[in-house]
Amino acid sequence: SPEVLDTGACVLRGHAAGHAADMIAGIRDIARAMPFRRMATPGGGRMSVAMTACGAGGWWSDERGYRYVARDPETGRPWPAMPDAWRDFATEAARQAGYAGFVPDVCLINGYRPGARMGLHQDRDERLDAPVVSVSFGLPAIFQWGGLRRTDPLRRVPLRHGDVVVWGGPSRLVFHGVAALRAGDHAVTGPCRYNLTFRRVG
Ligand code: MD5
Ligand code: FE
Repeated sequence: SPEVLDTGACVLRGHAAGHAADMIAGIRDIARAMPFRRMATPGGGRMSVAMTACGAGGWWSDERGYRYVARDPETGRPWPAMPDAWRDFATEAARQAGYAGFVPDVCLINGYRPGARMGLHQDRDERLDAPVVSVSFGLPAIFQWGGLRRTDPLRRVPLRHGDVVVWGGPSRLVFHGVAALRAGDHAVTGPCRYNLTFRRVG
């Protein structure tokens, strides 16, 4: 049963745990074709989170800015297809959270090692009329859930292996981030955390 986080946002605790072996094998297949990379940022730094993607496009960041691109700017290759089972999983999780009819066309895959973090941001480069479905695997992380203004207070929400979060409607543009990952050794993923986010871009 969904745990309500905010208006339009909920957590399905452990909902993806039974899919972990398949999905992590899928992540490894995708990463063989399109390796995890730590991208440059317009500010001259480099992200601590490593990223890859599958589906119709991937999120890309470099010195010039960030955007969705249909092909890898470094190799010209398209992103690997999104596995049907992944798309169906996200559609069903969204339905359970109250967003029937969600069909993602992109899945961004974040890889966290100890110390990796994601600063406070909004996700506004996709369709804002569609929710986002997030799936966490491996080491636990503290998700920071804010409000519609950058200065709104943050709530700390632990996300563990198999947890699924769905955001949409009034929560779609909340500021959020991920605190620096604490070192650990997870039975399935070893020293890392993966987060998959299913989105509608086209
Ligand atoms: C993560 N990823 O754990 C987080 C969890 C990202 C990102 O934030 O952008 O890759 S997904 C959190 C998220 C995604 C889209 C919208 C909202 C939250 N939201 O409106 O709160 O790697
Ligand atoms: Fe985000």
